[in-house]
Amino acid sequence: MMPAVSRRVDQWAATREVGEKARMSAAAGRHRIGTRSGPLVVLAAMVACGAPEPVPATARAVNRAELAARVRAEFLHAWQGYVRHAWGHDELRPVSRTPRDWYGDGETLLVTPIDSLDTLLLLGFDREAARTRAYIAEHLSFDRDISVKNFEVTIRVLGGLLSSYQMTGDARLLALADDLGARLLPAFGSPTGMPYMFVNLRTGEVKGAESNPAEIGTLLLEFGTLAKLTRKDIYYDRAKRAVVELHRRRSKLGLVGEKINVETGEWIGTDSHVGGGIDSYYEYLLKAWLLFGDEDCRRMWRASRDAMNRHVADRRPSGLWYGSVDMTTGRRTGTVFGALEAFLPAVLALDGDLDRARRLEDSAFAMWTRAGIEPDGFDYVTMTPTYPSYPLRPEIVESAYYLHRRTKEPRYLMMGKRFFDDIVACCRTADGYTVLESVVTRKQGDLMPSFFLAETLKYLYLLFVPDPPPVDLDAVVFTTEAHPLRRTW
Ligand code: DMJ
Repeated sequence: MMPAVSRRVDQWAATREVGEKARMSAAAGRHRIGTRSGPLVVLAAMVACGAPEPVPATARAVNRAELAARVRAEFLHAWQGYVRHAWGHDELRPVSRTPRDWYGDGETLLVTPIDSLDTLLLLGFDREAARTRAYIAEHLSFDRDISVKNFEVTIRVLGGLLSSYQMTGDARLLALADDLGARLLPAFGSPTGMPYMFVNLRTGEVKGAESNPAEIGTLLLEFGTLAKLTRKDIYYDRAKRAVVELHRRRSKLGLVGEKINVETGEWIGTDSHVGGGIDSYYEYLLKAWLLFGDEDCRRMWRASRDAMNRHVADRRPSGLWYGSVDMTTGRRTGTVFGALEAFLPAVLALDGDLDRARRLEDSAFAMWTRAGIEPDGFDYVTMTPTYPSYPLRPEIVESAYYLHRRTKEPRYLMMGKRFFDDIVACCRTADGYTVLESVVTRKQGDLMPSFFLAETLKYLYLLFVPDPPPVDLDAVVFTTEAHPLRRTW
């Protein structure tokens, strides 16, 4: 039998597969431009996958009610697979039909149930939601000797508890969120106030001084909401200080890098882009302003947005893209976009920049159709995947949802239908949905990440469901994990 410690390390390696991993692998793809054999092999395989398709330009009849019903049925299929083979655990491995716990066998934080609960509620699965809520309330304890990733646990578990509390009024969910928040707080104890990556839920011991803007700056919606609901300002103040300290260290061009030491405040990775490791830092500046009316966040968002649009955006004959540049000089360092970067049209649309949002979503759609489904990394100069996995990500769908809500243009429904059909065709299994190891070979992996239920299927449903929607985009702010938060204070 594996000793407890190494088992934990092993499980941690597996956890990184989903969250940080996918971000980092996409980042690795960013630097894999121009390898000799890669693009040629990929290109040959892509020809076999079919030619790129144009963005649908005109309105075509899309039966929204029928599509929403299909998404709902597929959500139930995925959920039932989890219940059958992984109930009470963090995630489902749908091919081997086995459970997966992020921090060691049995050390579950109930990631999938918590992450999925508000989707169950929004889609009207009331019986399943009631059972899940009761199970969480009765079985979940955060008094565990495990070192957890502050960012992932915040966006999936804390965020899920808070939105479900707001939707149900179940005080047990808020009590759990408060307990978790208190256990995560030691992460902010670095000399700069920027959080360490890991914190032990029982002892408060921290580790991981090398962090990145996304992990430092994607905490304020959850901690801020917790502060407002519990009237404990410390949650807001700690998460806000972290983001202010990060923003303060931006370059003269107004850009942030992709890696920073939270003890010294020194940048150790100076590539600036909108992908994994940075992406949701931008998203939360805007959304914290919208949710809390925090004027500092508005100023930080506007300064960051302008710098990003000036230096990181890359206009090419193939369309508008965002690649990477050196944060200090602005020199272009890479021409890779990818599945994570596809969050940006949603944020631009939310900010009212529909022109840029439309153009970027068109580029993202071209990336999707080029290989037949979306790769995690894509070189927009050679138009080939640099990192070929598809881990069931939501971002491109989320952007179609925001653009459709704002413009009412049917082309976003057509795009959504294409995303949905491809996901069903490539990722469906008898017991749920699974990641693709390669969009080129279509080889399936063995994992259903919780964000597939929390985000991908939720945004598909919200995109298609006829008006009035079960949640109004103007009444809530969706977290980066698609948990709807309402201002009730
Ligand atoms: C989710 O956990 C969140 O959307 C996060 O901000 C980025 N990565 C995944 C989905 O791709």
